[in-house]
Amino acid sequence: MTKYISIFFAGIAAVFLASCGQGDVLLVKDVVVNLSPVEGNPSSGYATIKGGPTDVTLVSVTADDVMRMEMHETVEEDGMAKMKTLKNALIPAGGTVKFKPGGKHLMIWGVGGGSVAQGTLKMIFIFSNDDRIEVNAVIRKIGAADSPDSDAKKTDSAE
Ligand SMILES: [Cu+2]
Repeated sequence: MTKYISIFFAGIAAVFLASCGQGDVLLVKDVVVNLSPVEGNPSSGYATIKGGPTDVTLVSVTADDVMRMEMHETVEEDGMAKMKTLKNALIPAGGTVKFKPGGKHLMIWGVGGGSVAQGTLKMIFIFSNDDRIEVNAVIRKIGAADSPDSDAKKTDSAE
């Protein structure tokens, strides 16, 4: 259900932007937050960004209901994978830039309990051409689906 809502909002953003350009439309889709299973550890965020009619730069991603969010990039240095803060990301005209595991990604600290409960986090992607694209990222609780052992230990009664 929440996935459909998220796609719906991304669709609206695309329609608004389409009215002032033609052909390629700058849009943000498939935005997910992999919620850290460890309290205090950052969660990670991923997205697919499609370039519009001209080159733009993604300058910031913000969300009201988080403590902090940063753009990062995982790069290889001397055979070691390291994370670096990413100041901005070029989104070439008509191109596709993916924020994905092992590459560009979002690091998110302190996702609000309300967003976690509803399963979506409202985010705004801000670009150098002043486009602000609002999306509802789907929050995924990693480990919840593939660790039946820890699920079995979970008790519903207050003990
Ligand atoms: Cu990172």
